[in-house]
Amino acid sequence: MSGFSPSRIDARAGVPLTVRLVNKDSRFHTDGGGWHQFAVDELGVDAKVAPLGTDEITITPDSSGTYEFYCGVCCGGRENPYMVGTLTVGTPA
Ligand SMILES: [Cu+2]
Repeated sequence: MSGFSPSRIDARAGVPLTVRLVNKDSRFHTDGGGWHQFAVDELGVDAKVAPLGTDEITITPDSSGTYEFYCGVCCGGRENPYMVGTLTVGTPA
């Protein structure tokens, strides 16, 4: 709930990017039951991580640009100013 760390991720088009998700929230968090999400709409990414759980996803963005990742599960969902971040995808090397 206190946000993504880091809140900025750099990647390169055509190069696989692995994101390890660590959810430090417990199930006793009443809002959303402690679940959190890592979603990037434009890239079709939607990973939900259980309370105190971890997950690892690999995405290969195929076009450069700046994308927003967010959690839509907890307080305020996408409107929560803390649970968003920026994924910057550079041009292919
Ligand atoms: Cu969240």
